[in-house]
Amino acid sequence: RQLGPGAVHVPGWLSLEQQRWIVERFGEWTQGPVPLRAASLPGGRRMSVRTVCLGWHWQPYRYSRTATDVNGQAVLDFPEWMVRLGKKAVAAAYSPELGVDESLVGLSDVYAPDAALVNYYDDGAAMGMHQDKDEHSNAPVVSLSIGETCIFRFGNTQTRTKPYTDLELRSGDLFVFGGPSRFTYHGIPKVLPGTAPDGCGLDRGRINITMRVTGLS
Ligand code: MD5
Ligand code: FE
Repeated sequence: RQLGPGAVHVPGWLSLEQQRWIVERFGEWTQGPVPLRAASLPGGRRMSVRTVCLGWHWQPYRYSRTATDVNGQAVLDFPEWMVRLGKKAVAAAYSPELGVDESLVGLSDVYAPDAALVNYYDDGAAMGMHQDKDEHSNAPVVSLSIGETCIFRFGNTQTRTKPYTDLELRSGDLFVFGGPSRFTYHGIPKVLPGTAPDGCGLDRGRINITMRVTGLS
Protein backbone atom coordinates (compact mmCIF):
# COMPACT_ATOMS: atom_id res chain seq x y z
CA ARG A 1 0.00 0.00 0.00
CA GLN A 2 3.06 2.29 0.09
CA LEU A 3 3.73 3.33 -3.53
CA GLY A 4 6.71 5.45 -2.67
CA PRO A 5 8.23 6.90 0.49
CA GLY A 6 5.33 8.79 2.13
CA ALA A 7 2.79 7.88 -0.60
CA VAL A 8 0.31 5.54 1.08
CA HIS A 9 -2.90 4.09 -0.37
CA VAL A 10 -5.52 2.92 2.16
CA PRO A 11 -8.33 1.20 0.19
CA GLY A 12 -11.85 1.39 1.59
CA TRP A 13 -11.02 3.82 4.38
CA LEU A 14 -14.39 5.62 4.34
CA SER A 15 -17.54 3.66 5.21
CA LEU A 16 -20.50 3.84 2.82
CA GLU A 17 -22.31 5.93 5.43
CA GLN A 18 -19.43 8.43 5.56
CA GLN A 19 -19.35 8.51 1.76
CA ARG A 20 -23.09 9.27 1.56
CA TRP A 21 -22.75 12.00 4.18
CA ILE A 22 -19.89 13.64 2.29
CA VAL A 23 -21.86 13.46 -0.98
CA GLU A 24 -24.66 15.37 0.79
CA ARG A 25 -22.18 18.05 1.90
CA PHE A 26 -20.89 18.19 -1.69
CA GLY A 27 -24.42 19.07 -2.80
CA GLU A 28 -24.38 21.99 -0.34
CA TRP A 29 -20.92 23.20 -1.39
CA THR A 30 -21.95 23.31 -5.03
CA GLN A 31 -25.00 25.43 -4.05
CA GLY A 32 -22.76 27.79 -2.03
CA PRO A 33 -21.32 31.19 -2.99
CA VAL A 34 -19.06 29.80 -5.74
CA PRO A 35 -20.43 27.12 -8.10
CA LEU A 36 -18.52 24.16 -9.53
CA ARG A 37 -16.31 25.46 -12.30
CA ALA A 38 -13.81 24.11 -14.81
CA ALA A 39 -10.60 26.10 -14.30
CA SER A 40 -8.99 27.75 -17.31
CA LEU A 41 -5.32 27.04 -17.82
CA PRO A 42 -2.92 29.85 -18.72
CA GLY A 43 -2.86 28.62 -22.35
CA GLY A 44 -6.62 29.23 -22.49
CA ARG A 45 -7.76 25.60 -22.45
CA ARG A 46 -10.34 24.57 -19.92
CA MET A 47 -9.90 21.57 -17.64
CA SER A 48 -12.48 18.78 -18.00
CA VAL A 49 -12.60 18.35 -14.22
CA ARG A 50 -14.84 20.78 -12.33
CA THR A 51 -13.87 22.04 -8.87
CA VAL A 52 -15.41 23.73 -5.84
CA CYS A 53 -13.02 24.94 -3.13
CA LEU A 54 -13.22 25.32 0.64
CA GLY A 55 -11.03 27.63 2.74
CA TRP A 56 -9.00 28.98 -0.17
CA HIS A 57 -9.97 29.23 -3.83
CA TRP A 58 -7.54 27.58 -6.22
CA GLN A 59 -6.78 28.80 -9.71
CA PRO A 60 -3.91 27.34 -11.68
CA TYR A 61 -0.74 28.58 -9.98
CA ARG A 62 -2.33 30.49 -7.10
CA TYR A 63 -4.70 30.52 -4.13
CA SER A 64 -6.97 33.39 -3.12
CA ARG A 65 -9.85 33.93 -0.67
CA THR A 66 -12.23 35.03 -3.41
CA ALA A 67 -13.06 33.36 -6.71
CA THR A 68 -11.85 36.19 -8.92
CA ASP A 69 -12.01 33.93 -12.00
CA VAL A 70 -15.61 32.82 -11.32
CA ASN A 71 -17.90 35.35 -9.62
CA GLY A 72 -15.72 37.26 -7.15
CA GLN A 73 -17.38 35.68 -4.11
CA ALA A 74 -15.50 34.50 -1.02
CA VAL A 75 -15.33 30.69 -0.78
CA LEU A 76 -16.89 28.71 2.07
CA ASP A 77 -14.84 28.22 5.25
CA PHE A 78 -12.77 25.08 5.63
CA PRO A 79 -14.96 22.96 7.95
CA GLU A 80 -13.70 21.91 11.39
CA TRP A 81 -14.91 18.34 10.79
CA MET A 82 -12.64 18.15 7.78
CA VAL A 83 -9.61 19.24 9.83
CA ARG A 84 -10.36 16.34 12.19
CA LEU A 85 -10.90 13.94 9.27
CA GLY A 86 -7.59 15.07 7.74
CA LYS A 87 -5.70 14.34 10.97
CA LYS A 88 -7.33 10.90 11.18
CA ALA A 89 -6.44 10.23 7.56
CA VAL A 90 -2.77 11.06 8.11
CA ALA A 91 -2.73 8.92 11.27
CA ALA A 92 -4.28 5.98 9.37
CA ALA A 93 -1.84 6.21 6.47
CA TYR A 94 1.28 6.98 8.49
CA SER A 95 1.06 4.23 11.05
CA PRO A 96 4.15 2.26 12.00
CA GLU A 97 2.30 -0.97 11.16
CA LEU A 98 2.27 0.05 7.50
CA GLY A 99 6.03 0.39 7.52
CA VAL A 100 6.25 4.11 6.83
CA ASP A 101 9.32 6.10 7.76
CA GLU A 102 9.65 7.12 11.43
CA SER A 103 9.77 10.78 10.47
CA LEU A 104 6.19 10.62 9.13
CA VAL A 105 4.68 8.87 12.15
CA GLY A 106 3.24 11.49 14.50
CA LEU A 107 2.69 14.07 11.75
CA SER A 108 -1.06 13.70 12.19
CA ASP A 109 -1.12 15.67 15.45
CA VAL A 110 0.22 18.81 13.81
CA TYR A 111 -1.48 18.32 10.44
CA ALA A 112 -3.88 21.25 9.92
CA PRO A 113 -5.22 21.52 6.37
CA ASP A 114 -6.72 24.91 5.45
CA ALA A 115 -7.89 24.32 1.87
CA ALA A 116 -9.80 21.61 0.05
CA LEU A 117 -10.15 21.21 -3.69
CA VAL A 118 -13.27 19.16 -4.34
CA ASN A 119 -13.03 17.79 -7.87
CA TYR A 120 -15.95 16.34 -9.82
CA TYR A 121 -15.18 14.07 -12.77
CA ASP A 122 -18.02 13.22 -15.10
CA ASP A 123 -17.58 10.40 -17.59
CA GLY A 124 -14.85 11.45 -19.96
CA ALA A 125 -13.16 13.86 -17.53
CA ALA A 126 -9.44 13.40 -16.99
CA MET A 127 -6.48 15.21 -15.48
CA GLY A 128 -3.08 15.41 -17.14
CA MET A 129 0.21 14.72 -15.40
CA HIS A 130 1.21 17.54 -13.06
CA GLN A 131 2.79 18.36 -9.70
CA ASP A 132 0.86 20.10 -6.91
CA LYS A 133 3.21 22.93 -6.08
CA ASP A 134 0.96 25.95 -5.64
CA GLU A 135 1.06 25.42 -1.86
CA HIS A 136 3.72 27.27 0.13
CA SER A 137 4.19 24.22 2.32
CA ASN A 138 5.46 20.68 1.96
CA ALA A 139 2.81 19.25 4.32
CA PRO A 140 1.06 16.10 3.05
CA VAL A 141 -1.95 16.16 0.72
CA VAL A 142 -4.87 13.96 1.80
CA SER A 143 -7.01 12.55 -1.04
CA LEU A 144 -10.44 10.93 -0.65
CA SER A 145 -12.32 9.32 -3.55
CA ILE A 146 -16.09 8.74 -3.82
CA GLY A 147 -18.17 7.35 -6.70
CA GLU A 148 -16.81 5.82 -9.88
CA THR A 149 -13.43 4.10 -9.96
CA CYS A 150 -10.61 5.95 -11.72
CA ILE A 151 -7.20 5.05 -13.05
CA PHE A 152 -4.64 7.01 -11.04
CA ARG A 153 -1.16 7.44 -12.51
CA PHE A 154 1.59 7.87 -9.92
CA GLY A 155 4.77 8.99 -11.61
CA ASN A 156 8.13 10.30 -10.46
CA THR A 157 9.46 13.62 -9.19
CA GLN A 158 11.64 14.38 -12.21
CA THR A 159 9.49 14.05 -15.35
CA ARG A 160 5.84 13.91 -16.37
CA THR A 161 6.53 10.67 -18.27
CA LYS A 162 7.73 7.14 -17.40
CA PRO A 163 8.40 5.54 -15.05
CA TYR A 164 4.93 5.54 -13.55
CA THR A 165 2.54 3.14 -11.84
CA ASP A 166 -1.15 2.96 -12.74
CA LEU A 167 -3.61 1.85 -10.09
CA GLU A 168 -7.35 2.03 -9.51
CA LEU A 169 -8.77 4.41 -6.90
CA ARG A 170 -12.20 3.24 -5.76
CA SER A 171 -15.02 4.76 -3.76
CA GLY A 172 -13.94 5.17 -0.14
CA ASP A 173 -10.21 5.03 -0.81
CA LEU A 174 -7.75 7.26 1.03
CA PHE A 175 -4.39 8.30 -0.36
CA VAL A 176 -1.87 10.42 1.50
CA PHE A 177 1.03 12.05 -0.36
CA GLY A 178 3.75 13.40 1.88
CA GLY A 179 7.44 13.29 2.66
CA PRO A 180 9.65 12.59 -0.38
CA SER A 181 6.54 11.81 -2.50
CA ARG A 182 4.80 15.14 -1.99
CA PHE A 183 5.91 16.58 -5.33
CA THR A 184 5.50 13.47 -7.49
CA TYR A 185 3.96 13.97 -10.94
CA HIS A 186 0.51 12.40 -11.10
CA GLY A 187 -2.69 12.40 -13.14
CA ILE A 188 -6.03 10.74 -13.78
CA PRO A 189 -6.03 9.19 -17.29
CA LYS A 190 -9.63 8.05 -17.00
CA VAL A 191 -12.73 7.36 -14.96
CA LEU A 192 -14.51 4.01 -15.43
CA PRO A 193 -18.19 4.74 -16.13
CA GLY A 194 -20.83 2.84 -14.16
CA THR A 195 -18.47 1.62 -11.41
CA ALA A 196 -19.86 3.62 -8.46
CA PRO A 197 -20.84 1.12 -5.74
CA ASP A 198 -24.43 0.95 -4.53
CA GLY A 199 -24.83 3.00 -1.37
CA CYS A 200 -21.98 5.48 -1.89
CA GLY A 201 -24.49 8.28 -2.54
CA LEU A 202 -23.29 9.08 -6.05
CA ASP A 203 -24.78 7.40 -9.14
CA ARG A 204 -22.62 8.97 -11.78
CA GLY A 205 -19.17 10.46 -11.85
CA ARG A 206 -16.40 10.70 -9.29
CA ILE A 207 -15.71 13.10 -6.43
CA ASN A 208 -12.18 13.58 -5.16
CA ILE A 209 -11.43 15.75 -2.13
CA THR A 210 -7.86 16.88 -1.61
CA MET A 211 -6.99 18.56 1.67
CA ARG A 212 -3.99 20.83 1.58
CA VAL A 213 -1.92 23.16 3.74
CA THR A 214 -1.56 26.35 1.70
CA GLY A 215 1.06 27.96 3.91
CA LEU A 216 -0.81 31.24 3.37
CA SER A 217 -2.60 33.55 5.80
C1 MD5 B 1 -7.79 13.52 -8.02
N1 MD5 B 1 -6.40 15.40 -7.65
O1 MD5 B 1 -8.04 12.34 -7.95
C2 MD5 B 1 -6.40 13.97 -7.66
C3 MD5 B 1 -6.07 13.39 -6.35
C4 MD5 B 1 -5.48 17.60 -7.96
C5 MD5 B 1 -5.38 16.13 -8.10
O2 MD5 B 1 -4.38 15.64 -8.56
O3 MD5 B 1 -4.44 18.27 -8.11
O4 MD5 B 1 -6.58 18.11 -7.69
S1 MD5 B 1 -4.72 14.16 -5.43
C6 MD5 B 1 -3.30 13.44 -6.06
C7 MD5 B 1 -2.00 14.00 -5.52
C8 MD5 B 1 -1.93 15.16 -4.79
C9 MD5 B 1 -0.68 15.61 -4.32
C10 MD5 B 1 0.47 14.91 -4.57
C11 MD5 B 1 0.37 13.75 -5.31
C12 MD5 B 1 -0.85 13.29 -5.79
N2 MD5 B 1 1.51 13.01 -5.57
O5 MD5 B 1 2.59 13.35 -5.04
O6 MD5 B 1 1.44 12.04 -6.37
O7 MD5 B 1 -8.60 14.39 -8.41
FE1 FE C 1 -2.76 17.01 -8.24
